[in-house]
Amino acid sequence: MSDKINHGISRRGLLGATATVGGVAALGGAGMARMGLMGGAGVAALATSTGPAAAQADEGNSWHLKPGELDSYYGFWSSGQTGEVRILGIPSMRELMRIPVFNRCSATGWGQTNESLKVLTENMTEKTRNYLAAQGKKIHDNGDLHHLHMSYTDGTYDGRFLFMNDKANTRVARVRCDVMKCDKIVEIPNAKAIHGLRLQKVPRTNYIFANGEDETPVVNDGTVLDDKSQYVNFFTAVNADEMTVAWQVIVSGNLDNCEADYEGKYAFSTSYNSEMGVTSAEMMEAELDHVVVFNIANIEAGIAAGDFQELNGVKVLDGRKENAAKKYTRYVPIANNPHGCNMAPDKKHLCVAGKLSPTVSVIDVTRLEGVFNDQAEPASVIVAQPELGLGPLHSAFDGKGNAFTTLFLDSQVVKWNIEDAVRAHNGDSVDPIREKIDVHYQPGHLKSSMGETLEADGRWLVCLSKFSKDRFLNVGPLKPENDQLIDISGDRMVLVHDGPNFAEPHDAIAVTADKMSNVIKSVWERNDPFWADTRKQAEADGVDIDDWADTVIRDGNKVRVYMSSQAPNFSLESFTVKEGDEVTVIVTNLDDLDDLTHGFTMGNHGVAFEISPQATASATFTAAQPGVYWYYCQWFCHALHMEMRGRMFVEPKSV
Ligand code: K7E
Ligand code: CUA
Ligand code: CA
Repeated sequence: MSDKINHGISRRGLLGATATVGGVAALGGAGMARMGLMGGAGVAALATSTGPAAAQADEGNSWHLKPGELDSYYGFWSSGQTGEVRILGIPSMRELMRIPVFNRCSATGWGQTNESLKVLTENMTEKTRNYLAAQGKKIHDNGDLHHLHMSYTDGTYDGRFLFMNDKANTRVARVRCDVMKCDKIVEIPNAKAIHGLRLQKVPRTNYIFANGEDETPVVNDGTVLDDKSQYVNFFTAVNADEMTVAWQVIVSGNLDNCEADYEGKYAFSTSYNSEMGVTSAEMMEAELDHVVVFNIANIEAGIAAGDFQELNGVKVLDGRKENAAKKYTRYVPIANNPHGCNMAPDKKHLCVAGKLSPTVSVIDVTRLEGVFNDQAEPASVIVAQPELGLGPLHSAFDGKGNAFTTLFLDSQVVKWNIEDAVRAHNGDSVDPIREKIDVHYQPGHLKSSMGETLEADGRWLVCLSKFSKDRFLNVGPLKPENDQLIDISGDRMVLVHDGPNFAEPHDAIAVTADKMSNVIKSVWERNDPFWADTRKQAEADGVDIDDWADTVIRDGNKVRVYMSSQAPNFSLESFTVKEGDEVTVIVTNLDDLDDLTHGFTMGNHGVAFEISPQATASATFTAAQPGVYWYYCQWFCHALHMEMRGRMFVEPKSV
């Protein structure tokens, strides 16, 4: 089946070499490059599956929904460099909606409407604002959204918000779950490249924990390049209600993925660059890197006591190794270049994936108190280190004592038992590994249903495979990824579905549908704060946007055009402006039926946005050369949808 892709080297043959040198961790940088560990060569050889055959499910199993049937879980997906959030149904894996966040969206006008521009710009640093303005821009056009999580109350999802990171432009965003729109974006000062993002789980999500992945000089003003002693990294806590930076901690080494416990005491971050190297060879030099443990109460006490410096408006504590006496942080040594860290719903075990080590290090978080009190060595919190396979990246849980870990290099998911791993670590002759199945191919994150909550239910596992290769019809050199669905409800894992997906879902969560049923609205409320500024302007203009509006206000060379939409009409069939006028079109959708969205597209002006039932939206643009321009509704709304259009007449300037 895959002759053309299999270059004649078997996966085991290729990777077997590592076993003879005692695991990947023992290899230095050169060895890694030879293996093509993270890239092309290793990947190319992986098409032939040699592991235990995965059982294939028949159509008609519970994952297969008939037309009209609804999914039992909401899946919220990241999209990496696409910069948006996606909603998929589980188990059908059907894509239900996209929520633009860090990207631009042609269909909805995200990044163009005044309401979205406010979200995208209001918490930007001055430095970025000035940089963009110098190029005639207001916003970044891209984002890199890796991790998204839903707000918690008492250790489980509460349906209020989703939070997500932008690695590319160092931002954290929030999506309101009632309307599934992004309402806040904050650029994080000092840190660079927000990567790992997790939420406080107990008692509720007061903090968003966000890792800066890239090291920079603490004063990054173009005077320091090579002096490593000046390089630092920042761990950030964002106030989730206010969406403001609460505090930051300077750490030793860099930060990759993070996690929080189920007691509200600690946050954790993996660091693959404890070396503070600037080349990949330097980043793999040390035998051990570490997990940083943040003591939330001690950090809050440090802030209250004034033990911080203010850096670009943020309270910054020093949590580096040499400042251990303050007890803000502890550093647990972990085999070279760890990646994912995942807290088990047993409230006790944190699983840290080895990436370059074939192991997962299991930390007993109940032992951390002793470490902070200097009664125990940091390394003593590691209670198991099962050897699972090559390239462990992330773990998920079934709530029945088992963990599932992706093996990037082996292209497998391994199911293993946490207590058995602890027993084996203590010398018992028990094999913690329950089963391995092949996935296709190179999995990153994997997510179990409700698996990051105390309500982990062990029903479904979604495996986000980075490569699809031969699993779908060929669509050219750029291929989709493969989000695979695995039934974990029985003793054996059963791969039931392949789901092609566009770049690049890193992460996902699966939330039972009943948690959302009373949360999500179908129609906006007219007094929604999302367009509060627009409402204020309308009031100043004496226009009631809650009623049929058809008013054009001229204010110097600024023109504000108020209209309503009600299928299949705009309240204004035409309006007149002058060439070069700054025109703001404000549309309120007076329809209040489910699914009756209208749009506004201004022909040849690059302007388009959606207005969902009872919403108000607006966009500002410059009137082009004199002439007649048609505007139209681009969201299909009525049998007379094509006729839902009108004219903007642009007069010459001199008139
Ligand atoms: Cu492993 Cu950015 Cu979560 Cu991707 S990180 S896989
Ligand atoms: Cu209104 Cu289409
Ligand atoms: Ca390292």
